[in-house]
Amino acid sequence: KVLVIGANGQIGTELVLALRGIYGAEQVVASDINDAADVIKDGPFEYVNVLDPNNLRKVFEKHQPTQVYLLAAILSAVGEQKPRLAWDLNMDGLLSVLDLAVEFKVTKVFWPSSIAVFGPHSPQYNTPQYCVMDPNTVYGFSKLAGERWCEYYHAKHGLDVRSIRYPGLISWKAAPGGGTTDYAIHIFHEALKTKSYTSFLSADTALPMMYMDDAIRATISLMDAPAEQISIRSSYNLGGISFNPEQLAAEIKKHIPEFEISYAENDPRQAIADSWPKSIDDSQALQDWGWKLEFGIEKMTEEMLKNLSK
Ligand code: VAH
Repeated sequence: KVLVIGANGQIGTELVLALRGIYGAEQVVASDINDAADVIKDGPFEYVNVLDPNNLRKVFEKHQPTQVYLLAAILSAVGEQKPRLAWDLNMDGLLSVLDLAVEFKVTKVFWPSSIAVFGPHSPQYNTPQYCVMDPNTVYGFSKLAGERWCEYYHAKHGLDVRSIRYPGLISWKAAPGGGTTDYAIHIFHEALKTKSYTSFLSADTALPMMYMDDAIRATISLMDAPAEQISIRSSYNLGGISFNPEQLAAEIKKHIPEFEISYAENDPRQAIADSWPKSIDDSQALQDWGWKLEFGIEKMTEEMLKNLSK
């Protein structure tokens, strides 16, 4: 059985769909703190609260999972409003799952990190796998600490835990979770509804982004790779496409010529975005498990507008 924790989230819903396509619906148990999202109602679902170790244990006992994907997290923007909850949920949730995975001899564990683990003193362009990392958001340093714990559980307990530093993910099947990159999703909804959008990030704020189909394919590729090919047990850099709001607006205008973008001032998410890299070097992922991006900004924009117009 595969257990997906945080299955209702932006990544979780799409991982459940992809994993059910591979293993069959009955083999993939979705779980979250509220009722199953509509898109994933076609298979087993459990109520899970990652802050309740007894509840987690019961689900592990009942399903004896061979793979566990832990997506539950508080993201960057919400994390700055609720710093203690973000730290507790992101850290205690991970530690509880790592301990249960060792106890129940889970074969493989996936846990998402983020380009948010880099900070103001990290190289901003083509950020390498290893460099100075001084993240200044709770979300960022909880993910950095989580990477250290993942590497530790692999070294000390032999747990096969794997991780990807996702860039900002763009998708249409489920809502984003309160992050700084959410503008790149909202803009498509607004472009179709009102042909205008007010961006909370400035025109020249470039960030590493990725279309969700690429992110899901990368996750499955990483999890399918033979263990001896995995040289990174903290978390793999993954770059995707780097663009700023102005460039994304120009791409949307190719499809909706009358689309207009404007920019809000002093949004707290601007400072978060300014602390993150503008582009990422993901050559290690190419070397270890053959990573290749498929969706550039043109194809991603086409897919988003097409699917949101249905
Ligand atoms: C966030 N979407 O904005 C997440 C992600 C790189 C960004 O970690 O917090």
